[in-house]
Amino acid sequence: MLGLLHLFLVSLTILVRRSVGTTEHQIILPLDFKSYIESQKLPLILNRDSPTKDELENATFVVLCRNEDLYDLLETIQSIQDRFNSKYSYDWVFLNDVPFTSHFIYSVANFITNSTLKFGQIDPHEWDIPSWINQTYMHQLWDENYQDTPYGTSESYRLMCRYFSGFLHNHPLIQPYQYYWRIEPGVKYYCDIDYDVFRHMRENDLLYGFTISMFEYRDTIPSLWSHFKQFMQNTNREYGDLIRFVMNDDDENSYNLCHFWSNSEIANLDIFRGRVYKEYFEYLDQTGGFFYERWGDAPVHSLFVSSFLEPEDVWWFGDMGYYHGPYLQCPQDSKIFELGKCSCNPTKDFSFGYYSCTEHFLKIRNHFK
Ligand SMILES: Nc1nc2c(ncn2[C@@H]2O[C@H](COP(=O)(O)OP(=O)(O)OP(=O)(O)O)[C@@H](O)[C@H]2O)c(=O)[nH]1
Ligand SMILES: [Mg+2]
Repeated sequence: MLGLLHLFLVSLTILVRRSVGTTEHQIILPLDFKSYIESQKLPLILNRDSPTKDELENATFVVLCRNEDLYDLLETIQSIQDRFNSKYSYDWVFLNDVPFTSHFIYSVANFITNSTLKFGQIDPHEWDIPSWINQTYMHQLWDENYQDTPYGTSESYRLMCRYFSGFLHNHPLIQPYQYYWRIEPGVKYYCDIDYDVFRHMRENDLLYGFTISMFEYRDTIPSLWSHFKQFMQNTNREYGDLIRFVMNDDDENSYNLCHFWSNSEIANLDIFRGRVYKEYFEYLDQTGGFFYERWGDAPVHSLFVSSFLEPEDVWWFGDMGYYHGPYLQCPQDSKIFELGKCSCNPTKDFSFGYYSCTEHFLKIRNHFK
């Protein structure tokens, strides 16, 4: 009888025990966790009681991905959990344009056991070609101009860039947070990150952080710069000092093509939630450039950041050892390697190479410090 009772109790719950420091932390999951997940609809929130909850900032990791990105994503999660988040247990939000499979959710949830996880779907209206786009003309332009450009003829890539530019920051699952850290399947973090990155943002009044910056392919944004300048002129806006990051010192005030790579963006979401950003995005969106050209969210964010933020609002995270193929950001300080903090190859660092804009950024930041 006791045996049967025991079996019954075990079949109700699995007790997952994890040791965190000296405190014993317990997460209670339904035994048939897989069936539980299969029975749920999106949005699905798996609340986990983080041991460090009271010390955390109001922040989350954010991943937009497809179901088929699962295994690349697990590798990435392993690297960021090992290098950073196992010490903090920040939340994760996963978004997709189609429903996540229960296999995806189950696999991720088994992999990250000490953070609250949220799985959601994007509003289909925000992942669609807007009515004012002439799709026949759009396809003609892709055929003529974009056959040889990476993702040049991809509709989904354009929807993704437009989504990141205009909507992600207001998704209901992201709405409650103040800061986010974007993560993509397949990226790696090669260095121990021994401090709370989000706290660093808040305590230093930082609004935007990046790891890699570079020049954009000119063909993907032929008219972005002129539309951007037109927006600034129409709305009587003045440029701040950080505009030098993107604007050449010439008679035409031309664009140097520099941008912060947004795939590892760490930001205070207020930047993108204000009225001015909304006006800016809507102005750009009406021009059709996300579809007629192939505007990336990185230059769209970067032009805004460079105009409306000051140099001291932006931080280069040069200590993370970040890899998003084909580029690597790897610290140059030999002491870090003597301490065994990083496993990237410092000679492969991109940050101070000729195609990077990071040195240019640092000069501006140091000048206005
Ligand atoms: N759900 C969903 N996610 C997407 C789609 N396209 C891209 N993504 C995600 O959006 C993010 C950016 O896409 P990437 O393909 O990595 O874009 P990229 O970094 O410019 O290009 P790569 O050099 O291929 O990495 C990644 O997290 C992708 O998983 C899509 O059609 N659906
Ligand atoms: Mg990518």
